[in-house]
Amino acid sequence: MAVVRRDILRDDAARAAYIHGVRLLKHEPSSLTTGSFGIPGPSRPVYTYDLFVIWHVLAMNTAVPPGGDAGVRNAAHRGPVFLPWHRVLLRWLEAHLQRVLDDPAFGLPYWNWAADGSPAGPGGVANPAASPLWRNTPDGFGGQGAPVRGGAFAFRAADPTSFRVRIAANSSGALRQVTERGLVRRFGQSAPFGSPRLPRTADVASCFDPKADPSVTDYDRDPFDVSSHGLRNRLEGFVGPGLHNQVHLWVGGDMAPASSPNDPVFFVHHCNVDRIWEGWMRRNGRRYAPDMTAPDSLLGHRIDDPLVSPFAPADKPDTPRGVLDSTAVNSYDVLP
Ligand SMILES: [Cu+2]
Repeated sequence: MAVVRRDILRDDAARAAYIHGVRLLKHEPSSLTTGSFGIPGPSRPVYTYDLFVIWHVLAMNTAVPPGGDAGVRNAAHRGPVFLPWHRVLLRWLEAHLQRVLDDPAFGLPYWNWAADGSPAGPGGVANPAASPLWRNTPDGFGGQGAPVRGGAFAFRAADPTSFRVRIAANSSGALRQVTERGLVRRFGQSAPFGSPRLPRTADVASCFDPKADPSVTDYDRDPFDVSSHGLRNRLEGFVGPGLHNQVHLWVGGDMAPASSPNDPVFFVHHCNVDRIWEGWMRRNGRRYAPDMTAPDSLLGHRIDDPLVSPFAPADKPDTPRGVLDSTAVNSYDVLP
């Protein structure tokens, strides 16, 4: 039975279960240590939640092609694999949440940020900081702060069970250990990009409107990087209204660098990105590019290339093709 992924702004039970599961994974030691990943400093256990942080940073530091510039294209971003790679990440997180919650029916909720980014009515002004997502109650995400001091992920110096950032990426992207630090969010302040706003409903609709951009009926196009036209790059946000990127920038703080999975809002953000991709595939077919005739310089981004992961068995790797149709595993209550 496919689990159903629901709107975290409308479903209190899904939000509460997600928060509870994240806290369990945040305190569950994995079999790996910081030493296993060559992270400097004393070797400490890596908790299951933090494996996702490390996995994301390592993929973002892996240039494609090898020896190239990870800022041009890397193993998870700035190229066609962006959407399937993050779909795989979400699937593994969802599976671990189902396990620790002992609930095989649990579906990862999504954050429909365009609802929070859109004005409530004609002539109105959006007020995303007032979204119920950020409530300071034990079943809310807390708002902004350095560190965040309210909600389920608040930092309390005297309480070692309160939420801690343990692994981060420094400015060069290298992994490092941090101790005794809480989560940081700075809404709408990410300089030097001016004052970023959350995307609006009309921005999401542009992914499905060939009149706005005829290329959106294609999944991705040559040169398969940040200059490409097509659905992938419009949704990733390097062309068009800046969709996915804009959400990272608006939340700011720990959502900005390569270690952005440190903020639990990362996964509900990406679940919404995945939902928009699913809405696109329902309209345009489960199409992907490039296929295996693409040159080795795109290794890791072609349809049958294995995706490097700390979770999948080596003889059964995830691939873009393997996740194009996920309807047997999960579905969305509402597609855009
Ligand atoms: Cu990412």
